Amino acid sequence: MARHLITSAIPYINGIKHLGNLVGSQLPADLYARYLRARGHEVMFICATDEHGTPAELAAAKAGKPVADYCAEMHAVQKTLAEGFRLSFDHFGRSSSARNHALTQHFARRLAEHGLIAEVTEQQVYSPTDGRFLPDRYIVGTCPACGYANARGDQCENCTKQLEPRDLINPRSAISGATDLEVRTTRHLYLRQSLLRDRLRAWITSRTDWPVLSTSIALKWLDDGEGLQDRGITRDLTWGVPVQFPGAPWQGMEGKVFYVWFDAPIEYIAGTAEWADAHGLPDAAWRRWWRTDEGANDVRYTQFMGKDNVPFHTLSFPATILGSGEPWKLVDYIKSFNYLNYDGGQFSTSQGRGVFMDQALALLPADYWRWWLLSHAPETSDTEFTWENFQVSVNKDLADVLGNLVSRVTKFCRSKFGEAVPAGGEGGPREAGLAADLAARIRAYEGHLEAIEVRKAAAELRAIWVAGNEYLQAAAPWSVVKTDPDTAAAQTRLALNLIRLYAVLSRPFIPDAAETMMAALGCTDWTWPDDVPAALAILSPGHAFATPDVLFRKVTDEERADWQARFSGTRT
Ligand code: B3M
Ligand code: ZN
Repeated sequence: MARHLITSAIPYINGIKHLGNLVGSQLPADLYARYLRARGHEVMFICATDEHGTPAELAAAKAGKPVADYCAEMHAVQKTLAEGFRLSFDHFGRSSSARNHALTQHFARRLAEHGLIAEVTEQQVYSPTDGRFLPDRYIVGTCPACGYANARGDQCENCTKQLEPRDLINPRSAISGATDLEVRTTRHLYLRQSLLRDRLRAWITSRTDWPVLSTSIALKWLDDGEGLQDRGITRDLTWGVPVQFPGAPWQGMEGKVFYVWFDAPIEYIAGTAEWADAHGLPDAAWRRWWRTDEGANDVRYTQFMGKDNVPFHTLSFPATILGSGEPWKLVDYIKSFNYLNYDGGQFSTSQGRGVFMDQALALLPADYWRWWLLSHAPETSDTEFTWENFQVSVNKDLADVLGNLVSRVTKFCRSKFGEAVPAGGEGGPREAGLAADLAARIRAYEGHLEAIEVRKAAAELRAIWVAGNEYLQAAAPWSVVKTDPDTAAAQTRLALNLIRLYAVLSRPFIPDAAETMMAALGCTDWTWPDDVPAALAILSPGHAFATPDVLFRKVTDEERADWQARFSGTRT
């Protein structure tokens, strides 16, 4: 048994997330957490809402609410939706928590003590029309690196380059659209991450097992033309973690807050502290996950995120950790994702384009979405959600293959032997062959999940379901029963045990269906099938079961057309 710390990128508070966001971090992180728990490992799975910075302020202003109220409401909404999708966080925290305020200020002070903070008097873009400075997302313009016309002041979402507002070509205010922008003098703290460049490179190049997507983005910005730039980590905003605090090693920073990307990753740590607080546990309970001097040396830490978040997790956040000079846990493995597109274009929160988490759950239960999203996760390239593809996946994989097996076996047994596992007969070469095939496939499935190869794991699970169907088709107990009821009983007994096996194996992907299957079997034994023949004999003769309702229903052509039309525009 090992200890696994898992974090998902923390979603911005500015509205309900779409399915592209979900599959880019939270959902695959949940798959991994569920798998590791099923294997008996100790898991700490943390997520939170990212509540600071311009995304929060802009969204609150649009909603006409005080930003603190807006964040509290949206946190509750996102938490409910996460539960709806069965995301099994140990804690879903808030980056605006007191824990995160304290830790963020702690890290900033430590960085200053190590000479890694510079006070810089600089020119910032100011909008007279809006009466304020325009940091980060308050300003949009053309990306100087790739020419994308709607780059934001902190990062180009097209090429992932981290930007400063002054880098943008043809800048305009995101609030008013004003272009009569001025440059005014203000003072900010900079993280001197260029001083950590060699340590960061050594660390990144030592991570030889990372997916290419993670390392290539990191090295691209580490070795980019001008190299790793020092970055401002404070902003002229009111909502956030105050820069001026008692004991701060600087003066005159009243009215400023830390940059959202400085405090957001620290929330992974703070969220774990919030978890301990919520359970009335002492600090040691969360520190054993994070401090290598307090037990975290044997923790394996895996982060999940979309590709646009990679620079912050491979450069800025590790710079904070390394620069603190304290033994905080660094990430061991970064699993990053490309983008999921929507029906010929992009999912877009700002434009309300695509299917959002609340809308998805109003159409179908979580498992339908979980299965499609995970089996089509954008791992090696961007992928696309289409309604046709969704319909095919649900109807074939879930309804025809898995659902059909469950209902066929239970109904057949009920009609011929009653609602209990039948006794008599014994397996032959066909049954032994099935067990051997399944054993090989299950070992492959484990390997894919351990490597977080999400699509490969889904494909193997589907193959495991198919193997059961093929067995049943070939064994044909419904014919055999006419001449050889004992053999049919043995086949049916095996098939009922297959349902249990499938519940255990499928649970990380489709937890509700897995529980429905297990409940129907009247079984609570979720033991992982290390020994497949033994796993196929757990339900013994006489064990009562109940024939379940339809496990997965099909998506009709009418529904598909209706949903396609309904979600073709933008959300109002
Ligand atoms: N909130 C961006 C995003 O939601 C940002 C991630 C923070 S992870 C520390 O994609
Ligand atoms: Zn760009």
